[in-house]
Amino acid sequence: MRKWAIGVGAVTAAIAAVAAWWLTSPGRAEVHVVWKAELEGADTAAPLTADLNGDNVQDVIVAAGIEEKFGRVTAYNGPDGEPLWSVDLRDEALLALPATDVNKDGAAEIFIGTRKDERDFRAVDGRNGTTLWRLTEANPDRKFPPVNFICGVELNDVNADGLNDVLVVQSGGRDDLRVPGQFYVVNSANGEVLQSHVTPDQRECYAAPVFQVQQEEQFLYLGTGGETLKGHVVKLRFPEFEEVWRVSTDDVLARTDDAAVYPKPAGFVATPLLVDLDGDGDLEIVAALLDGPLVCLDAGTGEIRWTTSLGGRVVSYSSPASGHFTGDDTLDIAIGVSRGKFPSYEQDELAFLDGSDGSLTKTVAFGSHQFKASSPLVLDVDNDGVDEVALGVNNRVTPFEEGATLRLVICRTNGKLLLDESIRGFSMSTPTIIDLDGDAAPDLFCIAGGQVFRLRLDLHRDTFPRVRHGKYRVGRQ
Ligand SMILES: [Ca+2]
Ligand SMILES: [Ca+2]
Ligand SMILES: [Ca+2]
Ligand SMILES: [Ca+2]
Repeated sequence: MRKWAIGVGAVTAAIAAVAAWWLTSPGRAEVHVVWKAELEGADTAAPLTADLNGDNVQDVIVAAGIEEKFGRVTAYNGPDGEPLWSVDLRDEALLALPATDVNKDGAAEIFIGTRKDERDFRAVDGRNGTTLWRLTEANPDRKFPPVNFICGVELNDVNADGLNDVLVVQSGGRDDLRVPGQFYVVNSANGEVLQSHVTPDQRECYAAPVFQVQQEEQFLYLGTGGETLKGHVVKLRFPEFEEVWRVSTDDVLARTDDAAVYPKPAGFVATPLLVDLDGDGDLEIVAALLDGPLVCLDAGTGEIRWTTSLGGRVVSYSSPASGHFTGDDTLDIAIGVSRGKFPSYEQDELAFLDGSDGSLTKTVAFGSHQFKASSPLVLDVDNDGVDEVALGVNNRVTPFEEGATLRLVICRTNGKLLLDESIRGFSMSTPTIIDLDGDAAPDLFCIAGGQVFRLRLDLHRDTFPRVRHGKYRVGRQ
């Protein structure tokens, strides 16, 4: 794989204008391409990492495809981007989850879920991509509805064979067939369905569940509902799937001024955030309705702590993130939204909220950049105890439009950009920031325009920064 010594893409005019400031400013950041690799189709999920070939360096797993045409999951060698293996599928891969090492060879297996034309869930050998089992073949007597295998999470060992098991969710993808989200607890060793359930409110489910182990107890937190369907945040006791509490779209709207803005309110389509915001030892849940308002709940009781309206019509397909944004000891919230209504968003915004009461402390607008698919990543670039946010924003709404550009930014809480680089192409996914090779410079993986990039994030410091959210959270805490 060819190595590139220069920065990615075209440097924007805005960058050139502030280049002089960068050179003298602490905390400035630059990116350099270490490698880039071809990817057929559009990305459908964030790049995930696991050491697949046993060299103690993380490798990168990418799910991609074109809806109703084909899908592919490819693993790339972390150091140089050489493909390690790929799996061809009949429809888009919506899920590629590195989880349990089933064959005990030291490499996690990759669990893959596909869109409705293939509609299957399978485990492939993390070392070579060979299929170990398929859900449909492993359960020949079970009827699976013709909808997408959309998200999943690694569980603890459910059937006491020593291997962690997986939960996969089947939901959505058809306007003519609305079925409740289906949940399968799957034996990771052979694909056998150990349990199946539907969403307690009979709604669709697009959000990867959050799995929580708390002393001897286990819980799942679900977001339900869709783009035009109301839903709930639901807490379930696992493995009983017994409901502990639920909070509805209407419960949230009743506490905000937004009810009049949304004649057809939506559901909770992005994965909720489970975090101890105030540091009192008890967890909170922060969840966003697709069309804007955020809610903070007591994770134990489901009681609403606060709600926040982001003002007017906004849409967010991505999860909130926590970080130290106000400078005190407790955690705050960042969330990205697109202002307007599909398919003509006006601009992309990053909102910072005080975690104690949800009050909006700063909104940063990204001009003509319209659609933000990426969830915020959180790191302390300049080591001052206040976190910065890294995210990718698109200037188009779909991957198929001409002139698409992905803008990678690192944003201070005051709105100043420490990084602002553009890459040609559209991206549906959240980048990943990890320390791949143990040097002080973070590695940033992102996907745009049919290419996977490994970028070196040069922060002009000699220690690795504190990274609070370095990748899309696959829902296990
Ligand atoms: Ca490796
Ligand atoms: Ca393995
Ligand atoms: Ca097991
Ligand atoms: Ca707390």
